[in-house]
Amino acid sequence: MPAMSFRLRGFEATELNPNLDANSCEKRGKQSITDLGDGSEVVYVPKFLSAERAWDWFDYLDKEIPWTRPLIHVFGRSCLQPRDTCYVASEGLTALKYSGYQPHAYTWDEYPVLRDILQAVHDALPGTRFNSLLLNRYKCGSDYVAWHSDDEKVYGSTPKIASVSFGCEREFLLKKKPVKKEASNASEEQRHKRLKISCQDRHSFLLKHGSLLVMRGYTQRDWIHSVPKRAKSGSVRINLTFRQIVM
Ligand SMILES: O=C(O)CCC(=O)C(=O)O
Ligand SMILES: [Mn+2]
Repeated sequence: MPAMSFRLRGFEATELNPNLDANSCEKRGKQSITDLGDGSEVVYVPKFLSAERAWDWFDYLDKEIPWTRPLIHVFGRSCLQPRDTCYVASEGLTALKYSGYQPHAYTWDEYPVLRDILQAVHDALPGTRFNSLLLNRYKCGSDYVAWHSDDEKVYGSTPKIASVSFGCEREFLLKKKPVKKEASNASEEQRHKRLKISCQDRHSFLLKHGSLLVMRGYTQRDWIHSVPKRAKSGSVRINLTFRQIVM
């Protein structure tokens, strides 16, 4: 089977619940599924939430969440994380650690609205049971998240990560992880094939206010993602990524 048409079992379009009504969550319009190949996929739902509900939640998050801007350690150097952050997790889970930083885990009970947002995500993605949440606040266009993958062991080998965005639209980029250096005796045909593939190995999504983006399958193993700085100054954006800690 050619790589482009490969689909992981159970990851079909029908997995996203199409039948939600106004009582459980807003009716949502179109969704797109991007097959990244080799079992990695991204689902994007631009109108996951109504603009009104998304603004209500934006205001709550902006005001009530205890945002911090921690010192992190990357490539042997310390620097301030270029965005505000907060972490919420169910009790009894393995602690999260990234870039030499172990965030304090707040509980869902301390911020009940987060449970409502979690419920909306669970309703849209039947079968998911997210138990942790990383929140990011980008105060202006110069706040960003650098290229990385959320491939921490605690999430298992094929984590599903559901990302809900509020406020200022920002670009979300995906790029294939570099393949190991090819042997010098690779044929001309192999090099040509690789070059052709690498041209297709970038994707970009404009993450709208009230949108949902889901990364699944092998996306964290094979791809990296980022939210780059914006040339225009931009206003506040808040992003919530729901994850399941499995070990
Ligand atoms: O802000 C976003 O859209 C992505 C955030 C992200 O990748 C992360 O927190 O790991
Ligand atoms: Mn990430």
